[in-house]
Formats: sequence, structure tokens, C-alpha cells
Amino acid sequence: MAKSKFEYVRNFEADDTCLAHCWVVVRLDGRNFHRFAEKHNFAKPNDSRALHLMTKCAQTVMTELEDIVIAYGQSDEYSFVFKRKSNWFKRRASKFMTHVASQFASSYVFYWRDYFEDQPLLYPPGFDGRVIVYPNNQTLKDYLSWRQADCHVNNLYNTVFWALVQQSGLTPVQAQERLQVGEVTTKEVKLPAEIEGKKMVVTRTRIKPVPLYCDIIGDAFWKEHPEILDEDS
Ligand code: DGT
Ligand code: MG
Ligand code: MG
Ligand code: MG
Ligand code: MG
Repeated sequence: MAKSKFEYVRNFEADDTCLAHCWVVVRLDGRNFHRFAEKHNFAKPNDSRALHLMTKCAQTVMTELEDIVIAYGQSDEYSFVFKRKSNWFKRRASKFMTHVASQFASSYVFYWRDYFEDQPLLYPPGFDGRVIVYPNNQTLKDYLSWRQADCHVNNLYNTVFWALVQQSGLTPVQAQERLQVGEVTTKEVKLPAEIEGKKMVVTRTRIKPVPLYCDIIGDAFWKEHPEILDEDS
């Protein structure tokens, strides 16, 4: 086919290929969900409708898109891990990120009514996205542990904060002062089996994604599911 004189503009496209054989993680986060949660009357600290809707969207992303081996979500965010040897869209970061973000956002709107029966969707929500590349299993596990530890710390704080306000009648300022206990340590936290506000989805490619609500910081989960980090999975 003849080339037009305009073809050269292709050379302006940046190369954003993700490094070969590394884990590619796409993390989405709801845009200004502080406001979105207020406007849509989310329960405090954790709204189970909102959290289950997020997981439904993650399941849809995993079913529709290629090569995602695990997803982990909490609050208004979800992380998706692509298999190390994925060659989807030649590993272009922008393709990974935009496909995940757009599929997730359209699912959020599409499935809204299934979870928020009596609460109309008042305006279109948005999600930002980023791509992070992890070179080995340990850095990937530490990434996921970082997100779950973040969930645990925030959940502990928010649960106690809202109990002080809603059940003990403290003002938000009084509750905040009561909870100022210095440095918070997040090392080797053992999580109870059921804490609302953390969710994860585990799957093998082309198998229906299943939501699990469990600890991923300790070794037990990874020993039970060796296929997730398996080189050839
Ligand atoms: P951003 O991400 O910089 O655009 O701004 P935000 O407001 O989304 O900030 P972010 O992502 O750091 O914090 C998440 C917000 O979403 C936070 O204000 C609490 C809110 N949120 C998430 N899940 C729930 C929930 O289950 N219940 C309530 N009440 N709020 C929630
Ligand atoms: Mg933020
Ligand atoms: Mg947000
Ligand atoms: Mg967030
Ligand atoms: Mg096209």
C-alpha cells in the first residue's frame, strides 16, 4: 500500500512497552470518591453495596480482558496483575491501562442498579489509572501486601472513628483527638477473615473469577494458590 506523506507523524508516538517478563500491574482509583461517596449516601466507614459493585466490575474486567491472573481491591481502588509473559497489545502500558479503566468505569455504571437499588446514580464516575512494573515475585507480593496493609490500617481507623461519632456521640474533632496514638505500625498484621473493605479476586485465565475475602500478606494464601505466581500460568 502506498504511504502518504503524512505517515511520518507516527514517529511522534512514544514507546511505552512494559519490560519483558515482568509483572504488569494496573491500579485504578476512583476520582474524588470522597465527594462521590457523600453524594450517593455511602454507609460509613464501609458501604457493602459499593464494595461489591467494585468487585463485580473487577470480575467483568478479568472476564473481558486477556491475561489477568489476580486482582485486589479496597476502598475506591482496584489493582489488576497481568501475567509475566503476557504479550497482549505487545505489552503497551497505555493499552493495558486504558482498556482496564474504560471497561471498569462502564461496568460501574452498567451494574450500578443491581447494587444500589434505591439510590440513583447522580453523575458519571471516573477512575484514574497507573501502570507499575514489578521485576519478580517478591516485589509483586510486597506490592499487594502494601495495598492490603493500607486497607487494614484505614479500616481500623475508620471503624473506630465512626463508632466514636455514631455510637458514643463524640464530635468528629473529638474522635480524631481521641485516636491520636502516635505512630501506626503495619508490620506483619494478621487480618481477621472477614473485614469489610478489602476484597480480592482470584482466577486462572478463562475461568470464572471468584471473589475471596482473605489475607494475602501471609504465606498461606500463596501456598494454597501456587498457580498465580507460576511462571507458566
Ligand atoms: P482522588 O482519588 O485523589 O481523586 O480523591 P478521593 O476522594 O477518591 O480520595 P481517595 O481515593 O484517597 O479516597 C477514597 C475516598 O472514597 C475516601 O474519601 C473514602 C471514600 N470511600 C471509599 N469507600 C467508601 C465506603 O465504603 N464508604 C464511604 N463512606 N466512603 C468510602
Ligand atoms: Mg487519592
Ligand atoms: Mg480516589
Ligand atoms: Mg483511593
Ligand atoms: Mg480501534
